[in-house]
Amino acid sequence: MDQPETIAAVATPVGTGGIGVVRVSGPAALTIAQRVFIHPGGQSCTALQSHRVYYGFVVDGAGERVDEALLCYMRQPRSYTCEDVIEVSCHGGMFTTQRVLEAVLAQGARIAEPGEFTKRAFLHGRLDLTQAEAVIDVINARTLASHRAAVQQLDGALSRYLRTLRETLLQVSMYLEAGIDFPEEDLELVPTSTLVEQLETVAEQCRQALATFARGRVMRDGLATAIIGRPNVGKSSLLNALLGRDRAIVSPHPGTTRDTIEDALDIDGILVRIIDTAGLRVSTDAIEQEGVRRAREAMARAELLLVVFDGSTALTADDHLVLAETAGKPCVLVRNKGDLPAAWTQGDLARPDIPCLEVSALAGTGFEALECTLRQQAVGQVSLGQDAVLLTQERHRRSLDLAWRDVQAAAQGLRQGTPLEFVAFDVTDALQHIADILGESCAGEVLERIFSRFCIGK
Ligand SMILES: Nc1nc2c(ncn2[C@@H]2O[C@H](COP(=O)(O)OP(=O)(O)O)[C@@H](O)[C@H]2O)c(=O)[nH]1
Ligand SMILES: [Mg+2]
Repeated sequence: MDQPETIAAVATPVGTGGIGVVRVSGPAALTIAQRVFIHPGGQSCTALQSHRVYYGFVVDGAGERVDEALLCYMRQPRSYTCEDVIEVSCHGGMFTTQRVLEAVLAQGARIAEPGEFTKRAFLHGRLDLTQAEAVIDVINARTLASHRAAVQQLDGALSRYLRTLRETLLQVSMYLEAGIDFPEEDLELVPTSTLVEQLETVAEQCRQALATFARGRVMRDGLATAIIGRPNVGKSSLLNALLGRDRAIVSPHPGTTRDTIEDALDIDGILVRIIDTAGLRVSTDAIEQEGVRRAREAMARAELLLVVFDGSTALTADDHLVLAETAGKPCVLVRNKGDLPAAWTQGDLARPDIPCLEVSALAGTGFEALECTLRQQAVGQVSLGQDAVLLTQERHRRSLDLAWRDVQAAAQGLRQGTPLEFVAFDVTDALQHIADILGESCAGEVLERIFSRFCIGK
């Protein structure tokens, strides 16, 4: 195989900062370090020891000092990529990091693609694919829940769980193969009922993990929530009160909100992506009609609707239109303007099965209960980090679901006396789906799709 190329990138964000890090990985990393880095006295650094930090200067090809810096050399395989790695911590700032990078490139490295460092860590077996995916999630996490879920996955919680399933399946598979190869021996090494039991246990474990996906996905990506209601009930006021700042324009004129406005709310570690919409009503105004169309679009995309009513005026035909349009979707009903005398009771909404909360967006009352209900709708009663294993990504869910079906089919086949060859096929397929999640047999384009979501330098 060809020597891999040596790659380099600025690993810290673009812009000014206290420190900027230029990272280099590959067989030429050490030679490059020796050419671009000098000790304070000007001597070149011929004898760098691994995992030690050196103080000195970065020089360009002409010998000009580019910056004062710290250098760390990490000899393979004890590095992020399992290759020789050098990291230069120089002064932050577009120009400095760029010049240091250029000095490194001039010595034979090439610019790294997004995610290429992590891809190399994966290809060298330091991380499996679920862990590599977790690296992006750790970087992108915006709330405690998403961060915890990502750190847990990076730590290998999902991988360990999958490997345990695989261990059992491999054992079953071994006994099945023995039964296929030596049928006449009638060797009941293990009774069929035990194999069925083992398969059923694996199926149950798959089912339990799959059941965490709804929650895991919300922990990772947040819950898309749309505020819906007729004009003037206080939707924009509610958004502002939830966010604690004046994000949307509030006015006594119905039809003020024309476009959808999206923002994010962190409720006790859970990300709620909240969308304020134009009031639903029949209108002849072209712009308002477009606003209403967008409101309906947001409603269709949302996973939860906050359906808002004005508690201080009698319910109108538009309110009933809103009730009809939101029926059957996950909803929380909000009776706003609780600071004013009530003009109707909750029973008038005729939706006894759905939580209905009274708030005043103006006075700021009722929000604790509302946030509590929102969080409850998002992830249920669990506290963060309670699950032993948490599925957060559609890719994992899809493959595990396929594995689950195969394992169930295998168990049923064994119970019904299906020829062992067919049972073994199902087990092999299940093993394949598990291997897919771990990235052991992924096609190049799958890997490309995953790693292209990374930032440069990671
Ligand atoms: N008294 C009272 N007025 C409110 C409350 N929430 C909103 N309003 C008023 O109702 C009007 C419409 O509010 P807005 O948020 O623009 O409603 P939207 O059309 O549903 O977005 C404004 O004059 C607000 O000040 C509330 O809780 N109490
Ligand atoms: Mg509004």
